[in-house]
Amino acid sequence: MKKCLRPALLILTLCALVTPCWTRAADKKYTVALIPGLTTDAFYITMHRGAQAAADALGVELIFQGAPEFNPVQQVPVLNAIIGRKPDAILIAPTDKTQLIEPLKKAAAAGIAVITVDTFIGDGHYQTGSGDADFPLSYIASDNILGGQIAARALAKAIDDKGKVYVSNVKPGISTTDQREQGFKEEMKKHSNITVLETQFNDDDANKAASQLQSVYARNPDLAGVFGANLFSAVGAAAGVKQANATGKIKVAAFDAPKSIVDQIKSGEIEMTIAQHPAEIGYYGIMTAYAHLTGQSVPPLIGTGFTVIDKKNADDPAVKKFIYSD
Ligand code: T6T
Repeated sequence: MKKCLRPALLILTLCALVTPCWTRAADKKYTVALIPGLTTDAFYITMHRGAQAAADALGVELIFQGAPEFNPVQQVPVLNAIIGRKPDAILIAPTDKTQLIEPLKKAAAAGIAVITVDTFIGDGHYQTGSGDADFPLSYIASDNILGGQIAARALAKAIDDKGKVYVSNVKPGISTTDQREQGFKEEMKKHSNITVLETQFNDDDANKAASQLQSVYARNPDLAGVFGANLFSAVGAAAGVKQANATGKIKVAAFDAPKSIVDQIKSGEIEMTIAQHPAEIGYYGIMTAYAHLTGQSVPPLIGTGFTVIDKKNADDPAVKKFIYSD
């Protein structure tokens, strides 16, 4: 009597015959480490969320490990510990353009694919064959010069195109915040009745940014506006304006979009903010690492978007989805 294979068994048998090649490729589980600028910042928490979504979709193991402060002295030991775990790729937001070059060279020398997210090393131009910091495969980030320009235009409008302003910034040597200040100042050159005072550096400390606001205001009672060039600078500058009872008199343009900043936009304490898309940065970071690890070419620069949030659109669901997770 002829024996028939039952349909389910037939399918299983066919699968066993035809699948060995792709099964082997899919079985390779890659490990990618994401090293943020610091772990407790809503910007990087949101980036982690995006990276995790891509890692889950691709079956990649994601390690998220960072330092408690935005500081190369704290970030380098974290990087060294990660190198010791030998992941297939590292996504990192370098906390200094220069000081992370040599430590990251060690990762590349150990055969680990290096991609920078949010911030860059050197001049951010990778895979050019020139300079000593072009070895990362890709840089995935917002256009920070453009962001600074957008903030300058918004602040100029808020202060009727005249008066004194300054930039509340983190510290020199960070690619993102340096470029935001550069874009802000370039744009303000086009506004002849606006004077840009000396930048105040707060070391990513909102309390310091708040007291600096009050000192600048004490020296310049005609201060009209401030640009907070990242989350802590903006939160601190806005707090300083409030403590000085100058809400409405000193206008605040912010960068980054934690819920607290959006609430302050609604209450009129902040004019506008530039929401980056950190989840996109994390998502594309993992996708890019995976593409490289599976033999695809990857672009040396991937630009992600912005959403400008102000009082008019702060409740729009299409905008609200860009508020950072915390
Ligand atoms: O603005 C972001 C990030 O883009 C920058 O490099 C450092 O500061 C933040 O993390 C916000 O605190």
